[in-house]
Amino acid sequence: MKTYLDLCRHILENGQEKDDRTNTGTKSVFGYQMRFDLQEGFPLLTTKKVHLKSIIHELLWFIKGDTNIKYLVDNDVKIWTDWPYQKYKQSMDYKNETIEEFSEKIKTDSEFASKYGDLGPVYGAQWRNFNGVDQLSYILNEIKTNPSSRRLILSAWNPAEIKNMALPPCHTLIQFYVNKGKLSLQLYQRSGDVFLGIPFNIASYALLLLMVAQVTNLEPGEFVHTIGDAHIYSNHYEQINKQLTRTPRALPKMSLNKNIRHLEDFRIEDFTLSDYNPYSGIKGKVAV
Ligand code: THF
Repeated sequence: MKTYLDLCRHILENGQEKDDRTNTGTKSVFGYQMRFDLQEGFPLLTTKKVHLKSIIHELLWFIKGDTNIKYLVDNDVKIWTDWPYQKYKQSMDYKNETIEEFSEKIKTDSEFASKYGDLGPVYGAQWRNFNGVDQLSYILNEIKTNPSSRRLILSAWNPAEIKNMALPPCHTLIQFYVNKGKLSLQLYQRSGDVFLGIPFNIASYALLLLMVAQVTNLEPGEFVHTIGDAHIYSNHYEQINKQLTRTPRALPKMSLNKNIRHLEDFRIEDFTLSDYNPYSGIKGKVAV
């Protein structure tokens, strides 16, 4: 996927050093846009292996309106565990458990999970209940009944509730667009971790677009990805440069179980990825 490598090159060449909340140090640009035509294949990076199962589970978890990491941990998805673990470490109950031991307790002790596994009113909560509004149901209905609408907006950024979230949403707003039987989606992402987060985020919203297109009887169009602060953490330069030496391969295909007619009915087994031939995975530390 050349589009992603172009972003990496753009930041390395034009980015400015910038301090950040996590004190890791970044190279950053402000304002960048990528476009992915879903007719050309599923935009999953080929220049490193990306763990799609985590992405699908995370999306199903958002759609359920869930904000507790228990569902993710039960399905061996680790991408959200750092934040509740950091919080637990500062609590009176902390007894020097490792993050693996913490995860095991989340899995086996439901009382512990409800006390320490919740992230506050993050994505799922806002998608399904933004001050009483089920934005996702509203949008699905609008796409079906009023497709030319220019108000097909879903916001995860709820200023009154930011202080209660473990992490304010990076994917602040999405807008759908319907024209000539095709559905497109644009994401405004306020902050993007180009090595770890962005490959996940592209796949995740491309998948949401495919799912919404299926249940609204539209063809998938384009995923437009707009990023505010697009940054590469200083401890990811090596990983990014390694990918820049790799020539992107053909994109894989994603097929969804055609029998699913309602967004909430999708399960992990309804997604089939084929022809995915990535280069090997590349490890990197997540800044918390
Ligand atoms: N914070 C930071 N610093 N970066 C992010 O990408 C990020 N996210 C979410 C919230 N805060 C963030 C969490 N999403 C990984 C991937 C996505 C994440 C968090 C972590 C990660 O570590 N990926 C590894 C392992 C994958 C796996 O375990 O399956 C990878 O190699 O891709 C932006 O959405």
